[in-house]
Amino acid sequence: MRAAVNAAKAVTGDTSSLTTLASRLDDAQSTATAIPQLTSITSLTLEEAYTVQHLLVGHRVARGDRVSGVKLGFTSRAKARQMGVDDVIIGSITRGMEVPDGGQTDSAAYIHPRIEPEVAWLLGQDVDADEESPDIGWAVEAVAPALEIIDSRYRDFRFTLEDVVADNTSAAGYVIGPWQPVAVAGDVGNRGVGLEIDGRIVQTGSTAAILGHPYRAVAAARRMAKTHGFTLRAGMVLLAGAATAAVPLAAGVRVQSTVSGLGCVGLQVAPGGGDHG
Ligand code: OOG
Ligand code: MG
Repeated sequence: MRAAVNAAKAVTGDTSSLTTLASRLDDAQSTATAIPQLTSITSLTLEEAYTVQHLLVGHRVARGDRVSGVKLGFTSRAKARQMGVDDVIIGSITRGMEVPDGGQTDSAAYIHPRIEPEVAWLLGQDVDADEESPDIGWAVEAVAPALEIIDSRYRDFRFTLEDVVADNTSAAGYVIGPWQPVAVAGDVGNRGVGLEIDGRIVQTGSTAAILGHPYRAVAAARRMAKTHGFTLRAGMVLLAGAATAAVPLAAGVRVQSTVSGLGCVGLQVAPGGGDHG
């Protein structure tokens, strides 16, 4: 009963236990095998959960991956309702998670992947997390339609807020469509969003679902970065959050999302694989 032993250690909340929890999540991701929720075997504060997340991302970086940006989660009411969680969360995305636009990903790498249409911002400047001016438009250079693949490392895709934070907010993959300079794109506050699988519309929505306006994601990211120890640097990508509920991602399908005025972004899932969790 290794799990029980680890759980007993984790109850104290010391760093070595949080290290153990991060390793379990890292193994779950590397082997595409679902694990029980951490909070089913131990208690975790939100702060401890973010520590686990930073340790977990550290495993990727130690293997040669690089942090490419951050993502927000639960910025849309549809997503929050779908997952039964209602606080905005932040996670890290890495180069290794990026799928080129129109490229292919392999469903065998995931446990029970889902896909959701998003908007991405490109940071043109370093963002000082201590700076609090309400206008943070200067920080973003370009905007693009994006897709996010989320894959909870927990069984049945079920978790508490602390679980999903520890699991790097289910981050698993992302695709960025064509960047458009912010000045050219104009106001992206209420653009139609369509998600297609094999040419059939499976979700429709509006960019307004993202915190009322995806622009608010920039200030939200700055606030979350300050509270939870993230760095926002020029050149980083900010995934603003899902515009609709996420849909299961099956082997062999072609996915495309269109954001009105911003264009399309897509990927293809390789045939084979299946649900491991
Ligand atoms: C957590 C990730 C949520 C979003 O855009 O709301 C997220 C999850 O639902 O597993 O990425
Ligand atoms: Mg997302």
